[in-house]
Amino acid sequence: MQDMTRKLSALAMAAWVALPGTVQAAEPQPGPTPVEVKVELGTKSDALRFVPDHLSFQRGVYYRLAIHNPSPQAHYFTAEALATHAFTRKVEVMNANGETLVEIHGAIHDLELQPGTTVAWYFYPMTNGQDLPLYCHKEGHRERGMVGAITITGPPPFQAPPSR
Ligand SMILES: [Cu+2]
Repeated sequence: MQDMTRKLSALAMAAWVALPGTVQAAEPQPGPTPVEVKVELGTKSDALRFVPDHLSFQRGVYYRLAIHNPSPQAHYFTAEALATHAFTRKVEVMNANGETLVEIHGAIHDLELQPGTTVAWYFYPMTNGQDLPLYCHKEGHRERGMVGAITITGPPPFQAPPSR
């Protein structure tokens, strides 16, 4: 019985010690430094393509995918696979000076960018995939070649807990 009481008070103590950490976690924390990758939607001369049209990522690596639209019309960056094969930490909408206007959280797979705009997609690829589809679903664009592919490779990002 005394043993039980000791265990319970140890639990209570652990909960008490854990509490300040929980409160701190709610504060904005600087994230890890991401690997930067860039992709452009369309071109200045209005070609309907992604530049580059193949994006390769390593599992478990933290990425900042800067998506920019240099073309004179709006385009979509549609990649359902990034909702199912990656963990999205956030998407940031930038102003013309590259300052963050909006931070969006949650599973995202589709963005529409107006001419001249940039967003940054922060994510961890989690599941391997070969030639996962990337496309623009604006009317006729996919059919006219505005397609690309995403490849995710590498070992599992997590390790089993150490055996005792
Ligand atoms: Cu398009």
